[in-house]
Amino acid sequence: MTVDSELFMPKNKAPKMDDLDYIPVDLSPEERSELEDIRRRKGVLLQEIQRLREELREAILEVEGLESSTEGSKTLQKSRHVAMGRKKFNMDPKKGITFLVENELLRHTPEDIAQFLYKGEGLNKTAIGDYLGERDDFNIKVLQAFVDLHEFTDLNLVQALRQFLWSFRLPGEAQKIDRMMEAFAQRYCHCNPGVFQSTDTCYVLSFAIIMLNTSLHNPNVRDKPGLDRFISMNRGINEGGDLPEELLRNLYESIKNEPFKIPEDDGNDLTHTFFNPDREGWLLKLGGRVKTWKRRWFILTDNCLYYFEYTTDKEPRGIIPLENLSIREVEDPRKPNCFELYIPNNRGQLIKACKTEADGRVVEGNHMVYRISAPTPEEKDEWIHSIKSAVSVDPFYEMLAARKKRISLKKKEEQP
Ligand code: 4IP
Repeated sequence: MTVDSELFMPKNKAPKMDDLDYIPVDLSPEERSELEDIRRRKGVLLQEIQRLREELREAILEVEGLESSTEGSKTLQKSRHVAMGRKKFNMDPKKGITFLVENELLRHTPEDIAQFLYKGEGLNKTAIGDYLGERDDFNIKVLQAFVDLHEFTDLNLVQALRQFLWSFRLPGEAQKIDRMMEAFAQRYCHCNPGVFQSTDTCYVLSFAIIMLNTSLHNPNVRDKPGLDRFISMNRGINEGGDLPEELLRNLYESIKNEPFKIPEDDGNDLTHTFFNPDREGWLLKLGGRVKTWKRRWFILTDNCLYYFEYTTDKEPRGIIPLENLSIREVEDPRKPNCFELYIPNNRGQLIKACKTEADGRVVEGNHMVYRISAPTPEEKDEWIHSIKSAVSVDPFYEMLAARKKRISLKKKEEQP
């Protein structure tokens, strides 16, 4: 839409273009609001023009610098080009690499590019992660070469993970994380033959360690898993057998004493959710067949909701796997701030869950839905958000479940 400015102002008293406060007297409310809107957009455009001017000025300075350096030092020119390549890489990794290759500052081989990323000088770790996570055959070769540059010999798994996860930022996509963790596990097993019976074991244990890190160091989690729980969580993952307790103890102690340091993120993507998925707190739960409300301590972790009678209980009263469940807000005549876990398009099935009876027997639950009441509307929103995030990080758990299945299948095949 074009605007004839004369329409809005008296002919002989035209204000200056930047006289943003000027409001003609004879405008209808619609015209006024349109005028305000136009002025707002104009303000935004002016800011944008200013930003572009500054960028242009910087670019001109850079080009001038480059031109003058051709007469002087070639090294200076080269280092300027490298700096420019790094800048470009941080904005768009592929373009950055192409620029460096075209200017003969980098050879287009997986090994050379991997070396450049591994050194990482001036490179943004998110950009490195994005480039390494690409599905392209070439990028996969670079990932391989990058992982091969990591020396893991004689490091325990936690030390190796610390080194690996610090060298770039894991991208937020499950498939990319899968490829990178697979490459990591292969490299670790190659550097440390005999520690694990298969790469799958190393892969599954790496995820268990990342989750342990969250549970031990996320301030929202009050129920910190002890060594015993960590050991029992990892039963049977070494091709059906158990890993040595001492190994698990060392890994546990290492994570407990020092959390993982992961490169900065914007706090709003899957990786963040993956590293901080848990929540716990008091909620009221409605019974299945007998409709009584019980106050229970709920813990959301590993894509399951666990509920306990007391915060100090070792065993949960019930476990609700969240796989295939959805969550919705509901009104309840007796309790405020309610939400419900349910099976979408349910035709009379019960939710797969288990609970402990008063006599200690573990039985299946009897719930078509789990109706839950939070103490405040804010907590209700937070629980809904966390549960939705936990369900949406499902790909991680699918990947893990696939590995665990592979391990147990191999075990069965080996049995006579
Ligand atoms: C019980 O009611 C509790 O509400 C149980 O909750 C519930 O089991 C039972 O559901 C319900 O009958 P009473 O204690 O008044 O008998 P909790 O196990 O937290 O104590 P759920 O499955 O919700 O855990 P049904 O389905 O067994 O009736």
